[in-house]
Amino acid sequence: MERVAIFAGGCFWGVEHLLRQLPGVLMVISGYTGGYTENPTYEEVCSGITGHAEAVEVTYDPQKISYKDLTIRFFEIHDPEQVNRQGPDIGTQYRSEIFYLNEEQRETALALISTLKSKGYNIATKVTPAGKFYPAEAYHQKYYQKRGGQPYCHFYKSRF
Ligand code: MHO
Repeated sequence: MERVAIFAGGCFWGVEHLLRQLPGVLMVISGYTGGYTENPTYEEVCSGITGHAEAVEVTYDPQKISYKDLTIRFFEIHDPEQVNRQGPDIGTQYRSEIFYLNEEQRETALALISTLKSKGYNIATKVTPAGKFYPAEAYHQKYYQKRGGQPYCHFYKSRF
């Protein structure tokens, strides 16, 4: 049975690209969540006034990858110490946030954050109940796959 996870870690082009490469990940959709308005557009989210974060909705096969391992990868492909920013992208829409869909996801996310804190990381990642996820405009989906090139805001770094 497929499961879903939602993460925000800066520009969704890079998060989407890097999470899609993981075995067990079936689908990744770039979108917006965590704000106050319905059906936000990219321009609105960029303005910062809607409160949404750029986020990805990951569909995965829990027999091939656990939520924990997926979340570990999320922490290792963005910098969870940056506040309302990811590399060159600045603004609340680029915040680090985990939107959990059930209690087990919440506990897993919090446990990983305390592990990272015990290693000395000053974690900015928020852990919030998931609300509605709005898929982004078509040209934002599979952005690097369509354009070529590699993410310039996101890099893998081992943190666990
Ligand atoms: N650095 C990128 C961010 C794009 S992203 C989808 C840009 O300025 O275009 O927010």
